[in-house]
Amino acid sequence: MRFDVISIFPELIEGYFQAGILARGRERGLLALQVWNPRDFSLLPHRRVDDRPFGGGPGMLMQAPPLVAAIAAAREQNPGAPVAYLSPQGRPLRQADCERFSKRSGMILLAGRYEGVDERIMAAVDEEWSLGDYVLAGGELAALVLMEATARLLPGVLGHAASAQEDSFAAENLLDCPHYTRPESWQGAVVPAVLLSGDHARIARWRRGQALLRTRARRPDLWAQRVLTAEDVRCLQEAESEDEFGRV
Ligand code: 9WO
Repeated sequence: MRFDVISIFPELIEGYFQAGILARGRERGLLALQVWNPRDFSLLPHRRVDDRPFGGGPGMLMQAPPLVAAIAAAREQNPGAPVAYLSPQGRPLRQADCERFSKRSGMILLAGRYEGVDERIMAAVDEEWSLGDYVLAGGELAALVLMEATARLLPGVLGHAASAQEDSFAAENLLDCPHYTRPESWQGAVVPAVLLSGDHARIARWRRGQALLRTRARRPDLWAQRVLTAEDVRCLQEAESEDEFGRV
């Protein structure tokens, strides 16, 4: 999969690709990245890309011409790739969206800066995504989040196959269950006995029950969408009847 990112801070994007799964995906030839700096497409003195808003108001806007020229250059190298703009006005990004992105051959991501971009760039944009209802200083972090969430779904990018359980919880809009590793007892806090039982069917039911309990308690929005299966009801009832260590 090929990502092209339009950003006046290419070093922020390149820097994050220097470690972790994005670096590994690139080394393995599963991911490609090119960053385009709109300043390289500016026809103004001092490679200027911003100006004051018509109608007045605080701050500066990114001008359309250098941004749209950078998008056109990226499109030539990444044919068929949708152009996505990251902004708080976009559609809320979800795991299911990243699953769809991971089946694309490429994406072009536009990271804005300043107080916004000239609205006329939207003619060159295919989709607009938001990570949540807060304002950042620019779209770079959001572009990195989208790329990491998508890249980890590409076959071969993760070191070991992602746990089937985590992926199934994510695909179902369930929160993850609690996890434990050694030491078995630490400062008086012990690991739930069920996880040490070796009974894999019981462990799977416990994990599912915990995921359901957590989702109900913490994410009423996800819970309201949920259609409980008979197995869900069983796991949930077991979880409700136990204490946090799996004791009845
Ligand atoms: C700045 C600003 C200042 C005063 C009042 C309102 C304001 N809005 C903005 C603003 O939206 N600035 C953006 C900065 C311009 C586009 C790129 N920037 C951005 C993207 N900030 N936050 C995001 C973002 C992207 C995806 N998901 C969440 C936030």
